[in-house]
Amino acid sequence: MNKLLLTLPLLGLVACNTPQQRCLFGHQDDVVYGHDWQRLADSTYNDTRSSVCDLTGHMPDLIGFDLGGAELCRSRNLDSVPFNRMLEESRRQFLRGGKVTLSFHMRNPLTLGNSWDTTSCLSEALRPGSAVHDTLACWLVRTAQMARRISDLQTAEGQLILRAWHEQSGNWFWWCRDFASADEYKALWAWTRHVFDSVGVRADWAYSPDRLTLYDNTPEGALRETREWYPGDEYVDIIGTDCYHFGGAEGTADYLHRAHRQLGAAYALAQERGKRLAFTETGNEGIRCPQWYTSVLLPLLREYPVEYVLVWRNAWDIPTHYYVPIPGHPEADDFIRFMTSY
Ligand code: BMA
Repeated sequence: MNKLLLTLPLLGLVACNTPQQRCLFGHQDDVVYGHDWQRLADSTYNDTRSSVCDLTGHMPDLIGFDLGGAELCRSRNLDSVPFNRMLEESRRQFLRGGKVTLSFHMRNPLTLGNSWDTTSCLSEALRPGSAVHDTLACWLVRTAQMARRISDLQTAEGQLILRAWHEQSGNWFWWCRDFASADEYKALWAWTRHVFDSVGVRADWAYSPDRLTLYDNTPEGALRETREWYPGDEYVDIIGTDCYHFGGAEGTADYLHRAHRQLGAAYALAQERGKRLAFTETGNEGIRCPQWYTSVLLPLLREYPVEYVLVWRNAWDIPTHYYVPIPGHPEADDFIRFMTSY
């Protein structure tokens, strides 16, 4: 362990909704690569590099990783992150007192295509005795075993958050609502929890729908959809939502409309079920909207008691795909202001 790691402060000073409750800031894959750098070798690095720390001098409170690929026992996940690096960086993050959230972009168990292969497979996968069932059963165990290795590195309670089967309200993953019923989705959650619990994974679990368009445009319609697909009190600790700002300033009104609708529904359900609230994924790709962090995101975080917000990854190999500004970016100062504004 490099001594520097132990002295790097965690951020912990983002927006604040109530004086007692601090909103943690998270960034996907923050420490394995950034817009113009990568540390993707399957080896140990002596020090830590972080896109958030590059700008602010502080490590993010939360780091997101994805387990997609563990189901095939691959050594790297779907974005080429070696699982060994994920383990190493999770260990460091926990030692710093930070948190880790894991999503899983699991392959389609019928076709073996990726998560975005929407060939309908869930009802078959839920039928014991079918080949697809056996495939998914095996994949769940393998994914749980990787999660268990990360879970075992925790140095305190509640450092690991598992965000299973996210964005089911969209139409882009095989577990989304166009390709599965609410009952099937809930059965998938129950099965997943059963496997992960049997494997001994200790984590808090987050449910995170995306857009809410099944019913009318009222808050009741949004809540109804969020509630209808809710996996159940025994499986969920955190209710969140995924919502992205598309384009520049011209996209702000649309983003705020969707964000309020989704966060409002998640908050209402969280209150109803006695659960915690999070903004599980958001961002403005390339930060093309001026002052996005302080003028668009911050007011949202002040309005809802979200426990954490996670912005998506700074891809090293897709030049336009980043959500935390890079040094020299016109929005870098705004991001730094955001991180210190409370
Ligand atoms: C998407 C993009 C993809 C990536 C996927 C899983 O939003 O970032 O490039 O493969 O998430 O991390």
